[in-house]
Amino acid sequence: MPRQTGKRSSWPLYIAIILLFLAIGLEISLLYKERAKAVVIDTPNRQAILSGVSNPGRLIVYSFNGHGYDRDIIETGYTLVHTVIEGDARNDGKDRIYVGVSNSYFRQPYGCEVIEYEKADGEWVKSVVERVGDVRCKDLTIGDADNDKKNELILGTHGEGLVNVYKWDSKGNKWIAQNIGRNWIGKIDAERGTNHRIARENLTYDAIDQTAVHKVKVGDADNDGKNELIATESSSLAYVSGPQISFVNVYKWNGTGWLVQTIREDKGFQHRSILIEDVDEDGKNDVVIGTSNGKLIMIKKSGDSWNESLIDNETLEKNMKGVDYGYLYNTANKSILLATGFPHAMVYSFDWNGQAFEKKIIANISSIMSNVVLDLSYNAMEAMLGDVNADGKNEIVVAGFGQTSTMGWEATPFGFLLVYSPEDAEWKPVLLDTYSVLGMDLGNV
Ligand SMILES: [Ca+2]
Ligand SMILES: [Ca+2]
Ligand SMILES: [Ca+2]
Ligand SMILES: [Ca+2]
Repeated sequence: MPRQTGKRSSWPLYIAIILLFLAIGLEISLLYKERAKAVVIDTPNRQAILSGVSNPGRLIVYSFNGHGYDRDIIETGYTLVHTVIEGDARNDGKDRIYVGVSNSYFRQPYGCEVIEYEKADGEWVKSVVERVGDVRCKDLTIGDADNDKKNELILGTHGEGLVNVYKWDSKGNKWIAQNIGRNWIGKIDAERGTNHRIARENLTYDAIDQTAVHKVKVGDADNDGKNELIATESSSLAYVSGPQISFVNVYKWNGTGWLVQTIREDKGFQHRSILIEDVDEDGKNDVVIGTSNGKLIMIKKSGDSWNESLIDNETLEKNMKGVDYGYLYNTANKSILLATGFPHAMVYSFDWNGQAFEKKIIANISSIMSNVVLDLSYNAMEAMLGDVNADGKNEIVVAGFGQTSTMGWEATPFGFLLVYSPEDAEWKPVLLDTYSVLGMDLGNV
């Protein structure tokens, strides 16, 4: 009898098919897990903490080493580091660190600079983007502000109040600076017959101190599919002869020039932080503005007008300076993260429930810091979300400074850099340093 060789030889084929299905199943389940993880942690470029500290002005890079944080300290040679940002501003696929530095009114040389730091062969290589010359190079951001598919580096200053756009010219190997805003309050004063300029006798050197650009941010603020640049601009912080005036301005590149539109104006306080995100999850971006008088405002473009609503109104805290948006509680929904200032420096989250924002208290920084130094008011300057210890869960990183009534914000050497980790449904703080921090970013250097 012939043996049924055909039947016997098909067994390995069945096994191979079964193994193939198992492999595909495993692949799908791994893919699913990968995706599920990506929903919770969406911050792949936020592993290192980049802190700009003052008195003296240093850039400190903190990297997690498995149990603590290594510190890489870079001396800028200036008194103050106002702002820090990491990103691919040269559009060559490499992230570099940019800082705004100055001595403010304290000592010569007066006038601020924008400096680039690049890590090459383990060393920090410094180069100057621009010797700007205004009093303080207060805020930097990186984004495609003019929609040419390339990033720009954008600066806002205090003093004359410049809004500068820097494009890296790779052929000419140089930065090309374009000034798109200059002394907004000076323009308003000229139109309205007012005067918000600080008198010469109140300054240590001959500078224009009239406009403070607090923050600059790039995003699609009006949901036309193209980016705009938003700047919060006010009269100088030193102006005390009357109520300060403050504006939220949108700079839009129309192909030939920059058009400026004011989407919010107020007085008696400053508009400060800016977030351009879809925080109420209706599929359209919203502009969230934190103010120096305790408000968090949401502004939405509707037709030709900008409509606003209040997300939060603090009665005790004043300065809504640190805002971010991301996965805070390892759920599928993002939260607004807010860090406040004066007196306590509180950290809050706001979750959109479909109708309203639900507020949760995360931390009271002064209650932690009062064990370190007594009798100070605390001000958070930056708050960001990122998985800085690489455990698959986002930490909250908050930094700022403490001051007394006799010590101004520029003079203080004291402040905080705190990392809050989610543990057992609580946020556990670790105090990394007590330097005064004016600017911070999370990066991947
Ligand atoms: Ca661009
Ligand atoms: Ca737009
Ligand atoms: Ca929205
Ligand atoms: Ca983590």
